[in-house]
Formats: sequence, C-alpha cells, structure tokens
Amino acid sequence: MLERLNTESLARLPADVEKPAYDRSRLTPGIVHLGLGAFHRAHQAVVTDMAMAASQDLSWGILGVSLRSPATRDALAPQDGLYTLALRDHDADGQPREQLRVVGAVQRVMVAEEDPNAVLERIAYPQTRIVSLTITEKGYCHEPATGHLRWDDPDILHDLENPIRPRSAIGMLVYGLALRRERGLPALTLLSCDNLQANGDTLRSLVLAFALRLDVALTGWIDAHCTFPNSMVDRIVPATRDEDRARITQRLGMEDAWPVVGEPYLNWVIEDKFAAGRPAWEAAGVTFVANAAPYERLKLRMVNGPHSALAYLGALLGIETIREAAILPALRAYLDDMMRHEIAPTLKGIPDSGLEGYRQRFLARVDNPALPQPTRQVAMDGSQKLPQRLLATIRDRLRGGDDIRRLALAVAAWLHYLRGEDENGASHAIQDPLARPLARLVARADVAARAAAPKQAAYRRALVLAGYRPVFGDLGEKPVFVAALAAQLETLREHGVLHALEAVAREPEAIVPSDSLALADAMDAADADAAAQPREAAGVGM
Ligand code: CS2
Repeated sequence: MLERLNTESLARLPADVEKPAYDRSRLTPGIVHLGLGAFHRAHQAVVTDMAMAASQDLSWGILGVSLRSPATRDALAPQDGLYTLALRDHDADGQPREQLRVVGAVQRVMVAEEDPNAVLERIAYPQTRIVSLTITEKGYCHEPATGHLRWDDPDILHDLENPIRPRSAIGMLVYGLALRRERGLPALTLLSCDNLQANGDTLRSLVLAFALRLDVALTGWIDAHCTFPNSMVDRIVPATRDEDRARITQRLGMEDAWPVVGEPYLNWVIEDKFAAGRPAWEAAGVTFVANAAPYERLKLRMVNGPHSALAYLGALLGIETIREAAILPALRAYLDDMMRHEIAPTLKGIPDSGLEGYRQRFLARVDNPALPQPTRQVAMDGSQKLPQRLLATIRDRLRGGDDIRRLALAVAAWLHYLRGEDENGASHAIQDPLARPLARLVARADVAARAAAPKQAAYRRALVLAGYRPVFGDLGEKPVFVAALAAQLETLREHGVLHALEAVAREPEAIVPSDSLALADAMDAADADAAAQPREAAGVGM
C-alpha cells in the first residue's frame, strides 16, 4: 500500500517535483478563502505558495472553506492540506509533458454547511486580513443582467433570518464582518477572483446591499474600511479526472487523493488596494494595477466568450472536449472571425499588436491535447455567464450599428443547447441555477412559435427567448438583436451547427434569411404583440 502525501512524507518526494520552499510549521493563516475548488487551488493558492517562498513572510497561510461538499476537506485533511498541481501541455512533437508542484499554502479546510458559525469566527479572527472568493458566478446570488442582489434567492432569504447559520457567501461575509466590527478588529480586504465584470465592485455592492437590510452602522463601517479590489484571473483548470489522480500518484510514488491539473499559462491582474496588507504576489508574477477593468473586459470577451461559444456549438455537435471542438476547421475559423471582426473592435485602448497575440494565444491554449476539458463543464451555468461574456459585447456592437451575427450564433447555440439534446439526439442535463425558469422559457417560446404564422415563427420564438430579462436585460427590446438571434436559431434548428458556421462565414448578404421581407413583417407583427404581453418577471425563482 502506497504512503499518503503529507507533512511527513514530503521529504521523500522525487527530486523533479517542486515542494514548498518554506517552513510550513511556521505558517499563520492570513487568508480565508471561500470556494476551495480546483480553480483556486490551481492559481491563488499556488501563487501564494510561491510568494511565501520568495518573501519568507509566512503570515499568509490559507484557511480554505468549501461551501457545501466535504470532499475536499476529507481528501486534504489526511494530507495536512498538501496537494499536487500538475501543469500540462505538450512539446514540439506533440508529446504531453507535465510539471508537478506540491503546494503548501492551504493550512486547513473547513466545510461551511457543517459549521457556518466557525467560518464567521474565522472571518472575525485577528490574523485574517484577506477573505478571497472563487464561488463561481452563481455563488453571488445576483441577477446576471443587472448585478443586483436577488432578494428572492432562497439562500439570501434564509440568511436574512439566520445570522448564525448563513448559507450564502454574501451572508457569511456580512455576518463575519459584523462580528469583526463588534470585536473592534481592523477591517480587511474582500477579494473576488470570479469571472464577473468588475468582480470587486459587484461583490461590494452585494455585501453593502445585504448589510443595509440589517444595520446601517455596519454598512457604513464596511464601506469606510473594507476594500474590494477588482481582479482578473486567467488559467484553464478542467475538473480533475481519475486518470489524473492515478498518473500523479504514480509519479509522486505516494498517493495524492486530490490533485489539480491546469495549463502552464497564468495571468492574474489585481487592483492594488488592500486594507490590511497582502502577500508578495508580485514575486510570483501577479500584475498590480490601479484599474483592472480593461483586463477584465479583455479576458471575459476574448477568452470566456469564445470558450462558451466553443462549448455550446461543440456540445450540440456531440463533441466531448473543448480541444476537439477547437480543432474542427469550421469552428476554428468561426472563432477566429468572431474574435477578429466582432470582439476585438470592442476592446478599445488595447494596442492591436497585443490583441492579435492574445487571440492567437487563446487559440493555442484551447488546442492543448494534454488537458482535455469537457464541453459540458464550460457549458454549465450559461445564464450566469452569458451577460459578461457575450451580451455586453453585443450591446457595444449594436451601439455602433455593427455586425453581430457570429456573437448571435453563440447566444443562439446556448438557447438551442437548453433544449437538452444534441444534434444526434443524445440528451444532456441543464446544469444552471435558473434551469427551471429556463425550461419554462423554452417551452413558452415553442408555444409562441407554433401559434405564429409560419413566416413569423422564428422571430416570435426569438422574441420570447430574448425577453427573458434576468439574462438579457433590455436587449430583448432591440429588434436588430432579436432578428439576428432569430436567424441563427432558425439555422441551427433547421440545418444544424455546421451549416450555421458555413452561413456566417459567407458574405453578410448571404446570411440574411432568404425571406428577409417576411422577417421584417414578422418583426412588426411580433413587436406589436410583445407590447401587449407581460414579460418574464425580473425576479427569478429556482
Ligand atoms: C471557462 C472558464 O468554465 C468556464 O466557463 O470558460 O473557467 C475558463 O476556463 C477560465 O476562466 C480561464 O481563465
């Protein structure tokens, strides 16, 4: 039986595996991290590990909090928090290569659901100076289109009534900060590392909105003393597979039950406004800036937008991994055109040469045979992702009266994916916090399309779908968007993904539906109808 990776076995690791270059017994926990998934363990934790090794400031140990599942805690406790990060790519001959590093920054793991009060205590612990978050987009309990807190979210409703046992990250932060203030402890930094535009500002407004329902003085204290830097993190981290665990264990010569895999590329940009200090992350390649907004916009639009497009179009074709989708010539050409002609022009202020390199690098990153990432993993939670990845770009394009057909195809692919089956008839579950209202929406759109005259059916369907305000906001009121969506959705429905990709690759005239006059008629008729119909309520149920 193999020994387990832990403090005691660390010294026996093979020489080609990097190890924590500091005395772990001297670590003190300066960071509480909410959402200890693979993403955090493959970026912030390893960057903190490297920063502590470089600076020997060992006051930045991480106390990791899993919000619900005990799996990470159960795996990491016998390993004293140690785990392996495997960075994978391929050499010039296409052979996979892998660099292993055992990360020592995570000191302890807690499970919030088991003992939420212990998390509040930790936020209110004197040594805690940063609370960071990777809770995914849906963890913010906000309405995707507006960023406002959803007061009808069951966890938020629960947390307003339960100060000692909060379930949402927002509830935990606010009650933890309240305890801190009560105890006369200094304020701290709340650092969001999720893929949201203005993630720090968004977190700040959600925390303040929740706090205001409880206590005006607390709200004032948080506002005056805590900081919420915006940040952009970029590293592709697929879910770890059994074969990754087996291979890494074999290379270590000891068992690691909970390693993570990622690409070598890492880019982390943070606004340098920390209320109570920070690790020397710059020693590990982090860029500190005064304003992260341009970096966030660039990444969300040029990395995550195309990533989602690949996921939905690929999944509809029955393709399992992002890489297999990315090397399909028609999809690759589409991505390339979309990034060059529709996304890059919305990223003003970034020099062309930089953008060109960025685009090429993204295409190379997704073409990584050593790091298969399921299309369905990226396809998850589309309602939470689309606004900042694709819809914001579409809004900018519409303002300039510019072509949006490729972006509209990506959005149409999401809506088509929501039907729950691919082009071969294989079914997939819709994993999305709004799965239920979205299923009702798709059914309503079908009914509307069936009730319409044949020539108006496509527009009618798109009008109902784009009228879903929690995701689309007021975009559904823009006939040019609805018409573009109608055209793409119809092509997907009638002819499939490959035909849609060919159609958008042709000249603009050729992609306007052959029956464009009928479409214009349909737009008029459907607009009149829409004005008479109630819209989907802004508040969204689960
Ligand atoms: C992906 C991201 O799963 C997804 O939605 O688009 O996790 C992506 O891999 C990272 O943001 C890359 O930095």
